[in-house]
Amino acid sequence: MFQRTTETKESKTVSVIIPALNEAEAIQDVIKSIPQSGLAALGYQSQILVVDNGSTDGTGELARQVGAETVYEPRRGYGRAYKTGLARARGQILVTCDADLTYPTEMIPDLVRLLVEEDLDFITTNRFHDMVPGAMSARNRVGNAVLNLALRLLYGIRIADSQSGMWVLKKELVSKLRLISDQMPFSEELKIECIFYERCRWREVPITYRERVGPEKLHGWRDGFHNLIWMFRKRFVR
Ligand SMILES: Nc1nc2c(ncn2[C@@H]2O[C@H](COP(=O)(O)OP(=O)(O)OP(=O)(O)O)[C@@H](O)[C@H]2O)c(=O)[nH]1
Ligand SMILES: [Mg+2]
Repeated sequence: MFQRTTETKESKTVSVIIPALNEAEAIQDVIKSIPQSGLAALGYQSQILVVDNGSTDGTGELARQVGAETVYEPRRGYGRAYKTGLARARGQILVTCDADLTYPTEMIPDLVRLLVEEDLDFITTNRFHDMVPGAMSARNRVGNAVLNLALRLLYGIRIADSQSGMWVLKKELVSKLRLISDQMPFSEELKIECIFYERCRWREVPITYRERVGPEKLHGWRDGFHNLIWMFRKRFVR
């Protein structure tokens, strides 16, 4: 089981990790929307880390122009991008979000405060609490519900949004996790590893979710089916 340590006061940093594949339309607004002053008020420096996942539309350069640290990862894949980002994060607390303006970056300071005040190790978020109409297709809602059910039956994890990509976690937890997937199942793998295998202190927190800016990267049915098979497989072969 994961052993927690007491946080020190000095040089506290929150790393916001943003995987980005051809997100030129949104990336600068995502970075500018991160409330660095709100984090500073809590005593945290910010590291904004964009993982440019082989973009061909200048996403990485655009991110750099507005002050983000950019790491280039030519091996495509959502999970691959995250693994590279996690290895480069300096913060004791890590926050994640997409590069498409869907997630409420304005909530980051509140989420960080919640993690610290409740002495949690991991927060996952529930986008269904306050979802702008049209932000998620009917297909993705159905897919999400099926994957939620599978997560409950296979792992006993009861969450409302198994596919949310906004998390807050302690960096010290990451080295304990066996993160294998380089693709979309990474999102549920992280939750399964934190909750089922590490039995860390966690909560699912309601958030706002907005319509995407820029073209969708998700391949709905294909990615959903892949996630389902992958979840079964992991239960028996870790
Ligand atoms: N799908 C996908 N996303 C990637 C990849 N590498 C980085 N990303 C980024 O990971 C984030 C998640 O991808 P999205 O296409 O937003 O997937 P989603 O949020 O499930 O679905 P929509 O936002 O509805 O399209 C985005 O910021 C992508 O730019 C990759 O290889 N595939
Ligand atoms: Mg997205």
